[in-house]
Amino acid sequence: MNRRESLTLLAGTALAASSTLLGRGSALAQAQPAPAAADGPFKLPPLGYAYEALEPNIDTMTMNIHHTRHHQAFITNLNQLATRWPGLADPIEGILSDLAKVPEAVRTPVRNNLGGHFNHAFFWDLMTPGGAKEPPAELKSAIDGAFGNVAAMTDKLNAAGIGRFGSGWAWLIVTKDKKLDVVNTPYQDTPHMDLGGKPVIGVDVWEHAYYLKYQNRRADYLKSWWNTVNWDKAAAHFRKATA
Ligand code: MN3
Repeated sequence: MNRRESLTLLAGTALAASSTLLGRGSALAQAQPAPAAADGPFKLPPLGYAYEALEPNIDTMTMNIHHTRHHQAFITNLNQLATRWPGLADPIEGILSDLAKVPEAVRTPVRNNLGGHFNHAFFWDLMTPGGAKEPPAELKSAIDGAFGNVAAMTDKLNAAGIGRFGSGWAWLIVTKDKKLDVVNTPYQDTPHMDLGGKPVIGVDVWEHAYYLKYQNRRADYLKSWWNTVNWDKAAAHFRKATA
């Protein structure tokens, strides 16, 4: 190979590398999650759609990093924790609902990582490209009864998200006494933990969920986020929580 050929080859390699890393429809956009660093009972659940599917409401790179790195980190940590506490094999929502039963030596990492895993799996599943614009009748009438109308509920949930200082989640939940309520939780806490509630809708308000596209504008992210909601899934969560 002469010098000109090798330079051409190098340039081609650099171009291929940059088109792999950048751009819609690129390998980054379509990449499947990397295999877990540590094998074990916990696996990163696949999204039910492509990383670019929620554009323009949530951008491709945010979805990719959020799923393959942030969520994967909880999975990796849980597989390590599972070697220290066999109770992690129990149903997830049961553990989250009664953290006092988790041995103290692992309680905080279980709270953070099992909470993080539950919250993110719930979040991915609750979003869809091109979903219905409003809830099915049964959930809609429950929301109307509790908040007046759907717009009043979304306003209240957005305010709960904006009002969460630092990092956390905003939720529509079914409370212990089977009523709809809007709350927020810090860090990766779930509605089961201190509230004894069951989630119907949940939105991640950590900066990593929106910063690349919205920077500090959490309110703009929350407003757009409603375009991604899978109302049929929300209705299924509501039915299960009120059964
Ligand atoms: Mn997150």
